[in-house]
Amino acid sequence: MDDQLIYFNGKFVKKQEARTSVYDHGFLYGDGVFEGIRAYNGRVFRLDGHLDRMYDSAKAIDLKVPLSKEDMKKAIIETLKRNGLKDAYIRPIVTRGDGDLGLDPRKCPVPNVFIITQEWGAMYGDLYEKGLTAVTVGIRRNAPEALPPNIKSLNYLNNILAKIEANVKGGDEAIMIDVHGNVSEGSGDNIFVVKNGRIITPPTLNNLRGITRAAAIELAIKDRIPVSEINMGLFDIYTADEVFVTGTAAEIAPVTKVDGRIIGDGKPGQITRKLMAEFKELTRREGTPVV
Ligand code: PXG
Repeated sequence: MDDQLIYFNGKFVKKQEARTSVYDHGFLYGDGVFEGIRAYNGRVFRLDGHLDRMYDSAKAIDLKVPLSKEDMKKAIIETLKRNGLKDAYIRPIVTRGDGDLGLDPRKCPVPNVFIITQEWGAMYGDLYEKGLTAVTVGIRRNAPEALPPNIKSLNYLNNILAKIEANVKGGDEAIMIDVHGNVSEGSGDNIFVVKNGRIITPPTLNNLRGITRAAAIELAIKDRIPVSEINMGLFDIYTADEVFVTGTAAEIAPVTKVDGRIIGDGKPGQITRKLMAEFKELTRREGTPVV
């Protein structure tokens, strides 16, 4: 919709007029942070968790967000209200701000804050029934010693390179491995396997601390399904009974084929389906109301 309003540094501007400077270091260097949040039927899912993560990402890159978390929250709700959105994708962005050429962040005294919202539905369509085809990619997940994957920064090239490779290989999603051979995550989601009734997911040193990941773990614990956060290799993926990915965009999505290997019986597994149903219910039940 062209009449959507974007929050930009305390003002609401039309979509076409929401522009930042070419000297914004967010543009020049990917220097900034963002979040991907979702509202379901007029309720924002785990807004506090997303904001905590965004402010932690900002802290990690020594960026001071010019708004308190409380004011950011109000600005997000106000953006949704002004756009009349109930089922929405919400993208707050904080860039280092306008500077000049030269990467020193001290050139940018004032960060820019944007909030983009838009209507949003299911990401993978009929694949929630059929299962996704995933492929492992050659590009390695950024090493935590180089660019910690815990920072949700504007520099997503590592993930984009993975996505390009998945596209070329005909996969719906990429599975990224880290430089030590441990499975890390998808290009935009966390990964889980189910083996002999137990759920396994990598610890979060080499991946983003997903809000949906945490919700899936909570649901599994409530269902008394054992969950372990341990490193795993490709073997564990290929030989899993079930594989699923979690993310704000993907929600909980089954993976039924990886690198040509059929996972389980080739259909979304029982535990995955149970968690999908429970997650759906959770997103309808919880959330900060847009009022
Ligand atoms: N890993 C990475 C690298 C991500 O980008 C997740 C895991 C899952 O985290 P959450 O907190 O969402 O469960 C993400 C999130 C998009 C889009 O526009 C991407 C994400 C979220 C929303 C939209 O492709 N990635």
